[in-house]
Amino acid sequence: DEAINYSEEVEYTITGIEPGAGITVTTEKAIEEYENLNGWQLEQSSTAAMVTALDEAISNEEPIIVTGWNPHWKFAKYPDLKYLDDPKGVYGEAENIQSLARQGLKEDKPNAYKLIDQFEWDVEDMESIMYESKETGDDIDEVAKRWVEDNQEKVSQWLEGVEDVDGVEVELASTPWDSERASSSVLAEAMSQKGFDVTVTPVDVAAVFEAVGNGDVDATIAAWLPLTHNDFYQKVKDDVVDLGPNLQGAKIGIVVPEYVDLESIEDLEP
Ligand code: PBE
Repeated sequence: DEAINYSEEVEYTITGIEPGAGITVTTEKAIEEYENLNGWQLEQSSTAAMVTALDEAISNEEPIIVTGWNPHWKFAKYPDLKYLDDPKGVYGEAENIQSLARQGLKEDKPNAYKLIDQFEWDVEDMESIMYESKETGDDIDEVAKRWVEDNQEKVSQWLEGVEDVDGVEVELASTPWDSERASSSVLAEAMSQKGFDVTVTPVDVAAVFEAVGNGDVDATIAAWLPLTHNDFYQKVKDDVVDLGPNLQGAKIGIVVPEYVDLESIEDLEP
């Protein structure tokens, strides 16, 4: 019984997502830093294409190696997925999703600032919205509104001490992934309960950081730090106000189905 050479079977290719994603940048670093990955390809397309490829591979029990992350519904839908160990720590350790405000927001719109600063929730909350949207086919925005209705206890903590306003406009920059569509929709809905008029603009990661740094938008709640978006963050860190994590326990890395009998990134063949 000859051992399967998974690396050869996947043609030394990691199935990735959008070129502008933090996980794409990080995986390119991994390909450089792990000698056994020198010469490997990161196939970049879209999250939808990655998920389709993963789904097909799992249906046929074929080898596949993808860039993966939490929060995401794929771990609920395919419970036998695993992260490969990352002994060099290229993908970091404890990752958070953080909120960043533009300079001056606190002075200009103190109640908006306070509410955004108080927004925080858990991996399970975010994943439940993503999974429900995936399973029912309902738009993330719709599911997020239901979540806010059903979780008023948590939401009321974000609203604590925030005064009602009359249509104060707030602009949030966000990324187009389901995770951030969920968080931005939830926050927008919670803010509307206090009378804010929130606009969410989904752009690529680089543009999110630029927009908050320039003060073109009021805030973002979509910053994956300290690692995933660090390159983008470093460029604007002196021009933004860091409001800290809104979600702790996020994760990115290289993910395979359980039947791919590998444990570590170092097990991949050159
Ligand atoms: N992600 C999901 C994004 C952020 C949200 C991990 C795919 C990334 O920039 O990699």
